[in-house]
Formats: sequence, structure tokens, C-alpha cells
Amino acid sequence: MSKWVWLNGQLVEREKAAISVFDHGILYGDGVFEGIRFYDRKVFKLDEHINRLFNSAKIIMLDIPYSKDEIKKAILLCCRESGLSDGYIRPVVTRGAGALGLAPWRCSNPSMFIIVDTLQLYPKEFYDNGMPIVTVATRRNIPEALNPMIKSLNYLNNIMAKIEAKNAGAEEAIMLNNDGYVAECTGDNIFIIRNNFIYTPPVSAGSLPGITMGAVVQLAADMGVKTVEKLFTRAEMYISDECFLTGTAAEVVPVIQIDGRVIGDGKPGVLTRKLVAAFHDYARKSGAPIE
Ligand code: PXG
Repeated sequence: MSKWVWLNGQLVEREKAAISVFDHGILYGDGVFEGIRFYDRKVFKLDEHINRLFNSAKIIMLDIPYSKDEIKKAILLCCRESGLSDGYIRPVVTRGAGALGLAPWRCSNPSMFIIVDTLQLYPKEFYDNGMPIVTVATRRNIPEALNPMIKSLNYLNNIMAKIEAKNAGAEEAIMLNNDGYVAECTGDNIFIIRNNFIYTPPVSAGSLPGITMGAVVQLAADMGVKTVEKLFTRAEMYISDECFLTGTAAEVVPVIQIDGRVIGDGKPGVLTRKLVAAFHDYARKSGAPIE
């Protein structure tokens, strides 16, 4: 864990890093964030994460008070100061302190902080043997209400789904959209494989445009395997040959059971295992050096 948190332009000791209880990030979940990894002192897909942070902010009309370059520099500084060679970076931008009442224009200044910490991945067992997951009743936010492509501080939809998964004895939940098609998991994108094609729901189904997803689609293409964005149902998942999840925290995780149905032969599939290994290598080779 890093001793420092970057808060509004300054490194502050982690215990002393505090923001106002009047910040609308806390009062209303009014803000945006990113989750980024660094491996072997290199930040993975930094530009892509910064671009997504700015896109999320633009959609909610939140002016980030720093340039992309300033934020990149701050992130690299936080990584260096952490003394870690591998870790997780959490930049957060909130609407800032304001009056009680929703009005964002009554907030003085957006607040920004960056945390660097180590990250608890799923147990290693899941990467070796695969993970069982379940579909939950909580539907993904409809894009017309709160578009899932915004990585906002409003994660209650996903948290409710996570609780349901835990209640059902699983670590991750599949969330359907309001039409009953598979959207994504609570913090991961989902993929199925059938007849050597990879399928994943389009962002318009109600998912976050995953950065890990982008990397995995490219790695699969390099192996000669095409990924098709397509709506699919629970039934189509149950009869898939393989299934896996991608996310910054999770990387690539094989799924071997969905709602009690065994996927394939109940072991991580051949292509999935190749992608787990390829992603692991790629993530450690590429990236922006922290010094
Ligand atoms: N869907 C959702 C809803 C997410 O929050 C992903 C998909 C995968 O996107 P990336 O760009 O990471 O491949 C996410 C990302 C956490 C945690 O603390 C969650 C994410 C990232 C980092 C940490 O659970 N979710």
C-alpha cells in the first residue's frame, strides 16, 4: 500500500487525505473514476483509461480541472512514490463541495484524488480451475436512465448485483439488460466462445467499454480468432463451449459454471487458457514506464 494519496494537486499522507462531507461525490455519487493497473513499473493502457475518464466526465458535464498530461504525470508520480512495482491506481473526480440539493452548478470546485494500492484479485484457484458465476435478478441500469458506459461513482446497481451473487454463493454476477439480454458482470465484461468465434455483448446492450476487453480482442485476433459483438441470452451462454470475463482487476478469468450449468467440460477452455496466458504476458510487456 502506498503511503501517499494525490489530492487536488498535492501528495498527502494517506491517513490525512480527506474530502468534504458536502462533496456531491459523497452526497449523490456525483463523479467519475477509473481503475488502472501497473505491472513491473509500467502502467497498462494509461492513455485509454485517461480518455475514458474524460469521456465519463464529459457525459455528466463535469469539468476535470487538470489536463490529460497533468493527470498522467500525477499518476506516474503516485506510482513512483508508492515504491510498488505492481499495483492498482484509482483516479477519482467528484463534483466538489456544494450546498445540499442536487444542483451541480452550486458546487464550487471539482475535487480529484488518486490512490495507489495493491489489489486483491480473485483467488488463484479461479484462474487455474475456473469460476462459477450466476445470473442475478437486478437488471443493469438502462442506458436511457444512467448509461453503463459512464464509469460513475454511482455503482449501487452493480453492488446490489454483487450482493445477490454472494447470497447465491458466487463471487461474480451476470447482469441482464432490461430486454433480458446479457449485458456484463458487476466489474467485468463477459465473453462466450462457440465454434471458435468469440461473442461479447455490444456496449449498447448496457456495458462499460472495457479496456481489458479491447486488449483481449486484439490478442484473440492475433491468434486468428474473431470477436463478434452480438446480443445473447442466458440460454446461449449455457450451451457455449467456453466462457470468460475480463476486467482491470480480474484480468482474464475462465468461467466454468453458469447458473448451475457446466460450461464445456467443466474446466477452463483451451482458447480461454491461451488468452489468460497471452494477456498475462502482454500486460507485463507493454505500458508507460513509471520513471
Ligand atoms: N464493467 C464494469 C461495470 C466495470 O466496472 C469493467 C466492465 C471492465 O473494464 P476494464 O476497463 O477494467 O477492462 C469494469 C471495470 C473493482 C474494480 O474494484 C472494477 C473494475 C475495474 C477495476 C476495479 O471491483 N471494473
